[in-house]
Amino acid sequence: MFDNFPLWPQRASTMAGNVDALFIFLLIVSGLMTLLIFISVIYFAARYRHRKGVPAEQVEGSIPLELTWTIIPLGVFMVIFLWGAVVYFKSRTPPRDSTEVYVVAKQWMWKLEHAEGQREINELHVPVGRDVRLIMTSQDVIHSFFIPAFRIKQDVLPGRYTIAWFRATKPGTYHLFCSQYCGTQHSGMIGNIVVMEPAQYEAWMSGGSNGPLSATGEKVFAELGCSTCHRTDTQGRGPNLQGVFGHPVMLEGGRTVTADENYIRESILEPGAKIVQGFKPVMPTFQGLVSEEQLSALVAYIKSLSDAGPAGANTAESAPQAAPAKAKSKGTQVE
Ligand code: HEC
Ligand SMILES: [Cu+2]
Repeated sequence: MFDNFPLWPQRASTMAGNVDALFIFLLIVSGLMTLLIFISVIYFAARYRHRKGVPAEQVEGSIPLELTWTIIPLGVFMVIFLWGAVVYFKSRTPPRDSTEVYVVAKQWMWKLEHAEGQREINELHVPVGRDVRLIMTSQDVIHSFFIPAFRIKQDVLPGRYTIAWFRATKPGTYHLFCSQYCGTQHSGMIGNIVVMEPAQYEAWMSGGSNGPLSATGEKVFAELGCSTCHRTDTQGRGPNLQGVFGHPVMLEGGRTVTADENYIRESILEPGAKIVQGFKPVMPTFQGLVSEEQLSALVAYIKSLSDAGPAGANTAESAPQAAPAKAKSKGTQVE
């Protein structure tokens, strides 16, 4: 309905309609309330004005009146609250089996890496009609990942992952903005989201990749010596990482946490924060030793150990890609 209305950005994701409907509802409710108040003020000012010989009327309290203007607004606010909650949870909950893209923000650019291995800068290619989950972090200050046409905006913070998702509905090129003031060239921290037809996208994907991110992660895992403690049997000094991701982990002290991206990240950078039950706190910290890109790769690799399917598949794929992937990861490493 408002597709060509100049005040609205284009609508190109499954969430856009939901967000707009709620927004338009809020506009209408606020507009009606404003009108009602203005008209009442003018009407009452005229109707009950002071006239010669007629003293101004005093209105005493009225229970029915009090109830009316308590219950009706309560109803309106409950509608806003429930509707808002539904849209919020929908936009916060990535569907299962989304394709994943790791995003690293820095002053002043976006680095994006597909789980399949494609790397991009300030540009993200995605297929139409597929759920895309973004696992985002920042190398320096707070940024925010904002795609107006998709109606998504999520702060990107240093030191942790934040998650966003979308499903594009229309092929085209859409703006990506950073919407947190992040320094001198904040306004230049922009990019494009290129939504393609699936066939076109497959063609794009088949051009130049470093092999899956999980395979890069497997190499990093070996290079950093993780594999000396984390072995695929039970003989290592650290836990076997097969099947850890996405599942509950028992910690020393009896607490249980679910192993998500942030848990893996913390396990690598701050191993002492949560100790797995039955193990000694002997894992050294890798803070300052791994770049954000290497961390993304490690997370993708550990995640792949929990995916259905033979774990060996990754190893087989990664072997011929070893050389170029290594060169690439060195090239983009920062500090
Ligand atoms: C010196 C041996 C050692 C090395 C090297 C090591 N770890 Fe660990 N790791 C451990 C131990 C022991 C634990 C369990 C105790 C704890 O939670 O700190 C652990 C826990 C973990 C966990 C949590 C596992 C779970 O079951 O919840 C992850 C993830 C992890 N390590 C990843 C890594 C990665 C990635 C590297 C390489 C960058 C690495 N580790 C290097 C010994 C090691
Ligand atoms: Cu920014």
